Amino acid sequence: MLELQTRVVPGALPAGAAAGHVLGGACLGPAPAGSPPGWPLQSIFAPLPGSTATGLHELWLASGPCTAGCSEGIAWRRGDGMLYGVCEIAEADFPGTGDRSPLQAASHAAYRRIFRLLAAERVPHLWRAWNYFADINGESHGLERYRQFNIGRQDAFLEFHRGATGNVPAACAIGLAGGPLRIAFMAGERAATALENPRQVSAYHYPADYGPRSPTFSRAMLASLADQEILFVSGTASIVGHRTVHAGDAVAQCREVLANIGAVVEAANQVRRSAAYAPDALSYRVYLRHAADLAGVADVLATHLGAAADIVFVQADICRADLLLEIEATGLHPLAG
Ligand code: 3EB
Repeated sequence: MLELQTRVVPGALPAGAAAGHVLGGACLGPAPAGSPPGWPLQSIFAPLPGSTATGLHELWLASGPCTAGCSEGIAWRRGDGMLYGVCEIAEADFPGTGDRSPLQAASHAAYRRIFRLLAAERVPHLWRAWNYFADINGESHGLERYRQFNIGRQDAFLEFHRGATGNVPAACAIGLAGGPLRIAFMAGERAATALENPRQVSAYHYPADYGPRSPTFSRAMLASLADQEILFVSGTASIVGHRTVHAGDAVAQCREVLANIGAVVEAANQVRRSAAYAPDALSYRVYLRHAADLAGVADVLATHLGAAADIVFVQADICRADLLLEIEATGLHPLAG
């Protein structure tokens, strides 16, 4: 059975885990000392408000040995019918041309490389993408950088005939203080079911007020493995319809996000084959624009999810300047044999 370990000490492996079974993961916090591990690892160099740990790793552990490779700069491993990869691209390697910015070109190139790899490895179904880049709310070429990213990403989906609506991956798009464009992704041999939130306009149908191209993601993906189901809830913000609500109030935004996640979990429960998903049993990553909002947000989360909920806080920028937080969640359930 695939496992997700959310609080692994950098440099260590959970008891009983074999390095060869690690599909990949993410490293949150400051850059760890020592040499990097042998598996694809997405670096998310950002402060971890409220955490005493110097950093922590999230690991996906497969049930058996994984195969590994490197393709066009993407480090990847595969096992249990899935492929996890990490693509890092420096914008400086993509000089902009005309009104096409380096970030737009880099985003296009990154997703092209991912789609070429998935075709070559015959793991065609992109389930989840984790997108990070510097200065997400900054502007150049007359356009906010998040909007530049959306153009490059959508261009790649269209170029590879994947469509840019409906069956698109769960995702997050987060701003960090610096670093290259870093995209981690999970893809599967089998198709997953894309889910939407009835409280929100689908992101791929956002009106043009939010940029010349809509973002290419679904609100959640429900993926099936041989003996398990994985629910990937996308980064979820205080958006109702297509508008930001509760600008300037992180606590109220957090309550709205929980209502949105509740609606997405309900949508998953309409189509699940495993046991019902419950919000308080998911693993959460909470992105806070301001560390000062930690206490108020943590309090709302403890009230709604219980004090024992699995939550990691990361200080990072959100893709709309008026959003103060974004929350994503993941849940794994066994399927009855
Ligand atoms: C939103 O709902 C908030 O562009 O991949 C959340 C999750 C958001 C994913 C993305 C953006 C993305 O529009 C922002």
